[in-house]
Amino acid sequence: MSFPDIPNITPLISVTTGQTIPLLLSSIALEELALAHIMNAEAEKLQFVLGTLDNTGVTFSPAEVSLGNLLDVNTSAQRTLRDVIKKEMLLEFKFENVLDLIGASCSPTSATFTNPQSIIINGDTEGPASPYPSPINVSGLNGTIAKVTATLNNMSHTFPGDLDILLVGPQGQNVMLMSDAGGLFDIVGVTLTFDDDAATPVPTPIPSPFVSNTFQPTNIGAGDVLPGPAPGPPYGSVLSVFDGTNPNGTWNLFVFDDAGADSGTIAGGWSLTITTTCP
Ligand SMILES: [Ca+2]
Ligand SMILES: [Ca+2]
Ligand SMILES: [Ca+2]
Repeated sequence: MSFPDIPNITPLISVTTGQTIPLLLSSIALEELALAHIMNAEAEKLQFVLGTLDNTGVTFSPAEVSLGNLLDVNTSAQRTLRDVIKKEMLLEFKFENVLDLIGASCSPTSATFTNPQSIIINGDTEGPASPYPSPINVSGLNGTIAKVTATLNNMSHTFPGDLDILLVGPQGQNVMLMSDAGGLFDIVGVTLTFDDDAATPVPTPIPSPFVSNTFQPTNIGAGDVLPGPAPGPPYGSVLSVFDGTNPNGTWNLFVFDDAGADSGTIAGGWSLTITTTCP
């Protein structure tokens, strides 16, 4: 037995479980709206025979409407409303199933995304690193952000205090991870993680020799303005600026060297670890 393809969606789309939930809720809302129109039409039918519907230009005089006529109309309205009530019960079942789907589709998740492409910091003259920005595309996460940490992998620079490093989320929030911090000693092949819950900000100067470590986002001084396409100031100071937002989309890391002489690389690119929570 064959069955027609309904709906005919061209071009083909693909949606995640999470994306279907608002569509299902919208479909329930549209059906409720249709039922409201039907009930309104029944009410207007009653108004019409009673002569109280004044926008039609047509009214019955009371003598034309018998008690039998009124009872017939009443019966008709009653039958229609009975069908509406049946449909409302089905919609309630549908709504309860969607609520179950929300519970099943969303569990707190922690995931790490990496762009391994090296970021070259040609800091002999002031200017942006390459690439600028370095993107990470995040997809497939349910819920909203509960926590974000960012890691710069295998980073070297002969004067880390030259750096202004800005992270911009897919919804436009941003945080300055490290700016004018770290001082003058070389860092070689270190991995820096930024976490609001770290014990300390980036020390100035970073002690030498330096080992990989986790720091709070650290912005020394004021007045940084990164060149476009980075957003302009003001810049966020904590990673919790992303909390409660949708994690999916393109995250961008803007690395800028704000002083001549001294260069570096972030040879292993960078990573984001995102923890989400159910709405
Ligand atoms: Ca420099
Ligand atoms: Ca600064
Ligand atoms: Ca700066």
